[in-house]
Amino acid sequence: MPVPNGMVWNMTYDEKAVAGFLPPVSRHEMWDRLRWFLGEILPVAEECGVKMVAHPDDPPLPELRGTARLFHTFEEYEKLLSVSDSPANGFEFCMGTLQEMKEGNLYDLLDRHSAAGHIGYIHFRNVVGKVPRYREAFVDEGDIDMVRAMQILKKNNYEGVIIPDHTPEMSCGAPWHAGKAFALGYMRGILQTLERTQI
Ligand SMILES: [Mn+2]
Repeated sequence: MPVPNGMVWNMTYDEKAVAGFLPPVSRHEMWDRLRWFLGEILPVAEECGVKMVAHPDDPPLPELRGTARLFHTFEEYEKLLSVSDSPANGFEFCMGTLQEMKEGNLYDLLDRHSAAGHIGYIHFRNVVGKVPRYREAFVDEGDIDMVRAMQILKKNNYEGVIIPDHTPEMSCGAPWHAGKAFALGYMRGILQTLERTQI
């Protein structure tokens, strides 16, 4: 179903919007909007020492609800850098979403862009499968070798933020928080191990 007027995806910003739906938005139009937005904001961000980072489109489909999506393949995602070579322009590297994409080597992508300083922060989460048949997974049971990913970040002296993003829920009184706590502990365990060993 297309997005109703007055909404952005599932959020209402105008309760008085006239009935109806947003018209389709092409890929060309989406790139025009992105270039305009970054053209306005990157000079200010750069002046203020802020890095603007773009999340890949999740789910990574070429189109959703009539709107084209910008970053649904590695190739399209990397085109972000062609918009501007400002140090304020970069990636919010969502490992889960990138792993869902049909083609490409996640470790190579992570290696190249963490070495080049293009990554502002990382969603450190895991999935099983590829679009359109995938599921989100606990950090230790998905298709990504998370230890290998962390080794790449250490090798490249990555200094940005790493967060768990979202996780599956656990069967307990605080299902979401427990999933997050598990992911954070797992991340900390990898970090401490890498600090002490040469694996
Ligand atoms: Mn994410």
